[in-house]
Amino acid sequence: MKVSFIGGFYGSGKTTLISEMAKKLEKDGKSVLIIDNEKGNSNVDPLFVRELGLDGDELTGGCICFYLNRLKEIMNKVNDKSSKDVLFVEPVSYFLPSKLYFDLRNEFGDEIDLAPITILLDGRELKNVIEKDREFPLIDARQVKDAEIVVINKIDVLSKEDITKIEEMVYNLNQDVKILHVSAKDSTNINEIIDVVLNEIHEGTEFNSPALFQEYLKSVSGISERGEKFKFKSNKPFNKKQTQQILREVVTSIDEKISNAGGEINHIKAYIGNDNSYLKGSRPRATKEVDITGNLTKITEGRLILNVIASEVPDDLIYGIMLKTLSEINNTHQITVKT
Ligand SMILES: Nc1nc2c(ncn2[C@@H]2O[C@H](COP(=O)(O)OP(=O)(O)OP(=O)(O)O)[C@@H](O)[C@H]2O)c(=O)[nH]1
Ligand SMILES: [Mg+2]
Repeated sequence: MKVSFIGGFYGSGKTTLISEMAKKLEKDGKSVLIIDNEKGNSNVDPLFVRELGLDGDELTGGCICFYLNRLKEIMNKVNDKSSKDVLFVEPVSYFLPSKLYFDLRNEFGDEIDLAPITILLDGRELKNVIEKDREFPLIDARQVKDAEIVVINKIDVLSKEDITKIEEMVYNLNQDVKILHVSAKDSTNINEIIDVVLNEIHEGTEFNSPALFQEYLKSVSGISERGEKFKFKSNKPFNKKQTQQILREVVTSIDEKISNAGGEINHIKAYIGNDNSYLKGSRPRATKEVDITGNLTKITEGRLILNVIASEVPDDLIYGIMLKTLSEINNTHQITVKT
């Protein structure tokens, strides 16, 4: 089984890309297993997914063994029950690739068939960076330095010139890297990345010096993440359009409140759905619009899941903002949302 970690900053499009690749691979007769950090759209137990994400403690050089043991467990289970062709893992967005791969190699040796270190970049965010003459964001830059493959995503909103400029920035950080361009949303150039995942191997990378690791940790330490699950019920069914509207309001309102509190958004995700279908509203750092995806057509009762990642605000403040927003939504849409 090929094991491919698709890394990249919050909102770069990892979940979208993995699910597009999985669809394509399955169509071609391959079997795929996905472990992601997506709480609304997950085909695995959310608690388990949460455990699998590298959290702050693990990053601070503490114990990564739990993570690796769980990965080992899954791999054994999969190998015993049915053999899969590819396992995709979406690690937590601020993971440090060289540290993870170093630990994976130590733990698994030759037992694991690792695809090259693949880092997805949010083309839209980098276009902003270039236009505003800002520095390449630190966490993304660190990941690019560690990468074997860099994938520039969201080319559907980029011009040829934008792509060339982003490529230059990437090569300035890492001359040896292979660059691919995709639109995960439109499935453009998906075959090229699938080809890399299936046919290329991780060649190895040096683990960073402790000094660099400390510098990296500093930039990660300001990030707060809060994921909460609520139950919701309404008097009458909501159709797709009404559900989209509610998601838009929830995301926009959380966004405004966090910005007013001096915070900076990395990614806001909101889901409304049940076991069969869902809609997801998403607002990554590069855009103010709320992008809605998913297959839900009608709902009266189900789950509302919020996942907010922001910098410069504590996570209990994020939680307070979630509750306030939901009480406003309760009033305007006559729905009951409970923890
Ligand atoms: N325009 C455009 N938008 C995209 C593309 N790929 C993903 N998106 C959008 O970007 C947003 C974030 O996508 P996700 O797949 O949730 O990103 P992620 O990297 O998994 O985010 P986290 O799990 O929070 O780290 C969503 O609104 C997607 O619809 C793309 O190729 N083009
Ligand atoms: Mg994701």
